[in-house]
Amino acid sequence: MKVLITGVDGYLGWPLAQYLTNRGHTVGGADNGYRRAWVQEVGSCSAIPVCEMKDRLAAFEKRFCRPMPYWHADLRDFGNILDILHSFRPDAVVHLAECPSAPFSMIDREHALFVQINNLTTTLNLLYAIAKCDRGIHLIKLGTMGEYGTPNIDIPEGFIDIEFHGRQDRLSFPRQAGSWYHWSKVYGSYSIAFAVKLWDLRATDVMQGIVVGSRLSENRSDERFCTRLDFDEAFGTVVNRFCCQAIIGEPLTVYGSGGQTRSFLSLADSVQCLGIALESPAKIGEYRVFNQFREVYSIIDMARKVQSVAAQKGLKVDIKTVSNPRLEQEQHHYNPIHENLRKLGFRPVRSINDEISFILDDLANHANRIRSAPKGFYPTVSWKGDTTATDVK
Ligand code: USQ
Repeated sequence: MKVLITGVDGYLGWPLAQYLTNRGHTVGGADNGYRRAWVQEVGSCSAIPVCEMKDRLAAFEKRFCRPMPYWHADLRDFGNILDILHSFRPDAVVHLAECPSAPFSMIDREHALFVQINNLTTTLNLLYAIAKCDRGIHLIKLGTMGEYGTPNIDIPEGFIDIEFHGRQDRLSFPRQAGSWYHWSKVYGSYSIAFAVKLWDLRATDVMQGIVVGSRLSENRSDERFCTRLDFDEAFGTVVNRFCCQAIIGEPLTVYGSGGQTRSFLSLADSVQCLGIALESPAKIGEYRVFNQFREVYSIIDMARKVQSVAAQKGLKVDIKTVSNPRLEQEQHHYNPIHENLRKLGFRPVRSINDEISFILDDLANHANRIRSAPKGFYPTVSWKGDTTATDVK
């Protein structure tokens, strides 16, 4: 299949391009380099060095014996995406080109607006471009488990069968996002569902949990094939951050009591799931939703997990609770269903434990990069915009 990955230079895009190429697909990529700029803006860097895109592309060509068609392009410009679809003619688009950070969107009004406008514009442009260019293109869009929030009932995959006043219907499960970023994902989901109805498109909306990992291959032959690994408060997701803290002997920063519970999956499983969605496409006129994750843990349990894997490598790691800068429940019911991918053949290939172990190995040579990042690990973006989070224990 011919697959366009938008956001190919990002955390998931780069390993996904390798995974799909290994499976025999022809991959093209588009990116405007924003992820690099955002991490710089928040005063940080990737713990694992990331070479320039041209060097990534050269390494890719050498390994796979074919070049990856690449467009350095901003998808907020409709002409760009239309040109790319017209020239590459993909069978599918995996859309990862959005700003993925909740804390970044909560910095202030400007950042909230930027994240929402950026994410909505790219998605809407892509939908219009598909409608104009080829309605048969399968859109796989990265949403987030965070769209659902933490309701006091189990979370189905996208839709709920309900009965009200004696009548039944199957409706979109209520979304209760917890940041401006997560709301941008909700709007994206609704836009896609509507566009599918409007133009008879085909789309898979992936509600993904928190991804953990630094590389796909078990052998780290060439760092140019590793993905970036951010550890700042905005772009470093919790487990990747904990691993970076562990490697330099900083305590793991658990926000609040740590009872907040989330779904997780390894990077290897994430690309496998996206591959399955691609290879078993939605039908014309179908909008389907996959809850994509493998394991569910509270944050405090996840911190203990990192602590224990680190201990096996001789690293002594403390856990520290800091006051929670976010507006989120710290004790809640959490039981999301995830059957759709399993029914299509998803069998996890790498556990979170193994993934943590690989990350710690990959970070061993990069402790100084983490230490020298100008911004430390303590959160400074407060959801309510009033206080700076402080140490409570
Ligand atoms: N947390 C800590 N300590 C930290 C960092 C985070 O306790 O040092 C806690 C947060 O309070 C939160 C949880 O860990 O309860 C997850 O935080 P996160 O920053 O790893 O994840 P989140 O902001 O929810 O967003 C991330 C990705 C986003 C993706 C989402 C999946 O940045 O792109 O959509 O994970 S999910 O969380 O399922 O919505």
